[in-house]
This record gives sequence, C-alpha cells and structure tokens, in this order.
Amino acid sequence: MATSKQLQFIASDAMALAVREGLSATPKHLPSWLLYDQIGSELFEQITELPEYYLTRTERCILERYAAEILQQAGPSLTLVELGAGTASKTCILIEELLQRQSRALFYPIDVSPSALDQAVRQLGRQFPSLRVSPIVADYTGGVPALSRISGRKLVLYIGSSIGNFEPPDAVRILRRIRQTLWAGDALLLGADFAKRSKLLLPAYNDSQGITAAFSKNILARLNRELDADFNLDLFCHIALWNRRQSRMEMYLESTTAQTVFIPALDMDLYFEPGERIHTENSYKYTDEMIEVMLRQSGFTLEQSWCDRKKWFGVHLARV
Ligand code: AVJ
Repeated sequence: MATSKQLQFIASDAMALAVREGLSATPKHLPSWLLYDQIGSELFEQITELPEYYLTRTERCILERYAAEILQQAGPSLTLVELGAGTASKTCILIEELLQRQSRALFYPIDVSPSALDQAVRQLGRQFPSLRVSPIVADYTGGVPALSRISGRKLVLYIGSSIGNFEPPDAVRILRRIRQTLWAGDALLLGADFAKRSKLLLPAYNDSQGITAAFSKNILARLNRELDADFNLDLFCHIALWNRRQSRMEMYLESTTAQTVFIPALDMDLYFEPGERIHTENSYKYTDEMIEVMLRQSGFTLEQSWCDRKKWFGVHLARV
C-alpha cells in the first residue's frame, strides 16, 4: 500500500512535470492553472472586487439585466451545468430567474476544487430549497463524459472569461469536447472579455493595491511550499503587458537581479539573468468575430450576444 508521503508525491506529479518542463524551457514559463491553490483562489476572489478589475462586475450587471432574455432564448425546462463553477457566485442570478419560470431545477456545478463545490452546494441549498445541486469534481478541460447522461435540455454556463486563459486552439479543443457531450437543442452560455484600449486593460491586471501582483507571485510561493523551492519573492516583480497582435494580456514574473534558485523536490538548479521573465498567464480579449469563429470551429452556432453599454464584456448564447 502507498504511504501518505507517496500519495502526496503522486498527487503533485502533474505539478512536478509541468514545473520541470516550463522552467527548463527558454523562455521560462509556468501553466496558469498553478495559480489556483487555496491561497491563489482566495486572492482571485479579492481581484474580482478591485475597482480596476471591471470584468466580474460588468458580467454580473449583464446577467442581472438580461437573465430573463437569456433563459428565454436558451429554451424551456432547463437543467443548468456550470464549468469551473468555483463558488458559483454569479450563477445565483440565473438560478433565481430560472426558478421563476419552473418550480424545480437541477444544477450540476463542475470544478476541480471539492472545497469550492462544497461551499456552492451549501450556499445554494440554503438560498434555493427547490434547486437540486449535484456537484461534479472534474477537470472540464478534458471534457466531462457524465454530462451526456443528463436527460432534458441543458444550458452549460462557461462564464467569467475563463476561456481567455487558453490559447485559441486549446480553447476550441475544450469547447469541442464539451460539445460532444451535449445533445441537439442544448446550449452554451459563454462569458468573454472584449478587446479594448490598453489604458483600461493594464490597470485591471496590475492594480494599485498589489493584489494581482500577490496573486501572480503566489505561483512561486506555491513552489516554495509544495516543492520546497527557495524563491525569494522580493526578487521578482509582476509585469502585465498588452499584446495587441495576439489580442491578449500577458503576465510575467521578472527577476530583478541575477540569481539562482534550487527546487529540491525536482533536484533542479535554476539560473535567472537580471530582467529574465517567467511567463505565467495569458488572458485573451475577444472581438465579435473571434467569438463567432471560436464557437463555429467548436461545433456551436452563435445565436445571440448581450453586453454592457460600453461593450467591455460579452455574454454569448450558442446552440449545438
Ligand atoms: C480567471 C482567467 C478570468 O484572465 O481575467 C485575473 C485571471 N489573472 N487577474 C482573467 C486573472 C489576473 C482571470 N480569469
């Protein structure tokens, strides 16, 4: 039988592999999913409340204003599914509206974090007694086969512009896998951030209180905690750049000095030049055309879009 130490090693295998590959590459990079451990998820929650981070606020306004229209367009007697539900804090708006139309409803939140799902189940159960919540612990990027066994018309929520973390070919792959578990008539509601002036984008990803910088640096703190690495967080700074050609925000951690770092769990010595960067995250920003193409390439048909008055954020309904 495996000891708990061995189990811990097995559990962090994906992490060890990703870190070894990313930090031995030139240029250095780390996958953005590493940002979301318990501490990272809490920091992201704080980001969503920052004055500079317009995304969450704007999407919530759109959902509040158009919930009835969105559900009307999606069709009658719906079962809700949410990809990367987390604590499902914006989903309440749609659930509330749904329960005005139908007396009972099913909700399947999907997330890799059992603790986030637990919180969602408790909160939603209290708030909506007629809602049946069936959490699914899964990494939705590989598709979720269980979805095909859900009967009735489904509306799959993929909100928050989480899709923006993926390179366009990966985004299409993920949406296709989801599409494969749906039936004719099912729908997808995709929330995505629009491309806009860098004057608005840059502060959203480099706020004045330094919360985004702390969120970014948590990836190194996590390597210190889980791989016993000796990153000195004071010798790295958070950088956010707008890449207009690729229509994405890019996040980096930049070494302020020449330094070496040791990662015992990987028996890995790392050298950093002064100014050398680790690429930690992309956040794609879309035009209407990019959304339409991405959905079409994934086997969906875009039916209707809703946005705020300034067109900062969009919510798009697509049909199988
Ligand atoms: C969770 C991917 C939507 O890209 O805006 C926020 C992550 N990173 N600030 C985004 C994030 C830095 C966020 N998403």
